[in-house]
Amino acid sequence: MKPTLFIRFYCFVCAIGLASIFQSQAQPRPLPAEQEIPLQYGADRLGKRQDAAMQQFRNHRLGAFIHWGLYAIPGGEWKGKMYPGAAEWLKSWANVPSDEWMQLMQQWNPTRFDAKAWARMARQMGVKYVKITTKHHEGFCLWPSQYTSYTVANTPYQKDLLGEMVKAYNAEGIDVHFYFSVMDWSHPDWRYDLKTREDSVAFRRFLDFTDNQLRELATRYSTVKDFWFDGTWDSSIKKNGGWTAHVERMLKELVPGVTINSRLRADDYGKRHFDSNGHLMGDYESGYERKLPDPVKDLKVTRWDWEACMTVPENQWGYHKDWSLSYVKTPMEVLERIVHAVSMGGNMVVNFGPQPDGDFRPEEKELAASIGRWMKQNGECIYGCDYAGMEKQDWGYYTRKGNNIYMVVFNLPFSRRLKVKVPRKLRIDAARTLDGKKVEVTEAARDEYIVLADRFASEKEPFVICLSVEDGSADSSRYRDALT
Ligand code: JFZ
Repeated sequence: MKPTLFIRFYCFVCAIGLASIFQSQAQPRPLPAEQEIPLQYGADRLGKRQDAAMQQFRNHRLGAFIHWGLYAIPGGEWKGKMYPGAAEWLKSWANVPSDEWMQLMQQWNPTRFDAKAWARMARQMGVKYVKITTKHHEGFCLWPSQYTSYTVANTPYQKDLLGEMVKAYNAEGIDVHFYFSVMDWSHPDWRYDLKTREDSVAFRRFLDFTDNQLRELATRYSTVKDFWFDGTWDSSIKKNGGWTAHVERMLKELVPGVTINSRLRADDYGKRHFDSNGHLMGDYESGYERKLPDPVKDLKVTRWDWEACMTVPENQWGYHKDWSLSYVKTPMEVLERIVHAVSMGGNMVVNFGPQPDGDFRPEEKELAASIGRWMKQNGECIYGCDYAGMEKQDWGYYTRKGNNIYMVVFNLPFSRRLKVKVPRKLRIDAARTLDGKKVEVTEAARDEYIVLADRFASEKEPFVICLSVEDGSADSSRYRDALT
């Protein structure tokens, strides 16, 4: 082989090698199209949904969860014994038969419930949407469902609680999302697995009942913006991937623009959340506070929409009488998780478990008020913001909206100098506080700036610095490496 030919051949081999390396790095999860297996019930879309309703879901960024049901009455205590586990699972912890559990309906009379006050509290907290448990695993419905007698209509309270909430939240400009547990401990046809023909027949009846309830919810409360499914992890559901795809289609036909979490879905092979080809099913991935992605290592999550939700004590969603049984997060710890989620392109939903009388416990009122105070001043770095594409630094988190990159500072160093490393081609023009005061910023090295944070030395809470940036227009003469 002549040397020139050899070099050409060598370059060719290298190019192929490099191309395949880049390819495998760019697409670690989904298989190349030709290797995908055909699925009837897999993802019906690749990539993020870009319609207006989805953008609204994404822009909201901060929501509240409401877990409210019969479990609020015992509040974690059954026949004199206190159970430290999740209060909404007490029926299961204490092995209470369903008919005995449903006797609690006779005590359901939340006389202090005031939908307008709830909605005001949510607006003051700065949440843009509220996820309400229409029906949790116990099977008790907060709306007067015509398909079961276990509803609020058959309690001393009688009135349609869900309807009151939807109306009040919407009047405050807050979207309502419906939490719905498919698993229903109160229904005789619910099955964990389908082992016999009888199981399959009963479970088919159960799925029809569930369809009816969902159709009822979607039509009675047509301003609903989202269904968040839960209780779908059992084999019986995994063997019915087709039904989960049907539910998603049905709700999308009934409620234009509605969004649906990934937890509902299973594909042809019972694979959940992500189908057998690695594509997200549903509109967004629904994770948990214990599973917040690592802000340095898990950047893959920025490729899809996602929403995390968190409890204030450890894993207590429903009202539990005794919050001293586990660690209770401070408002600033809750805030840090909110910012953490937004910095990685996700939403955060903070949980509330109202008391059986319809009021919120004092700790939750205080939490909502402190988050609200902070959001009122600093919400600009949360609403409508996304992953900024910047390397995380120890002082806190970045978020981005257009040409504004927000630094949300949780840890101010003794030097009060904050390092900002920018990607090639991104230039910082200026820095300011959210109320418009100039903050000094100097170029320290190639692709690296230092923000002088002296003026924040006496801050008691996390603070925000807004960087005005320009990208794509880097002027290479700005970086004078040779002169340093
Ligand atoms: C579920 C419920 O069991 C719980 O009571 C609460 O309503 C919560 C929001 O959702 O709990 C889960 C479900 C899935 C996971 C964790 C808790 N998960 O996948 O990690």
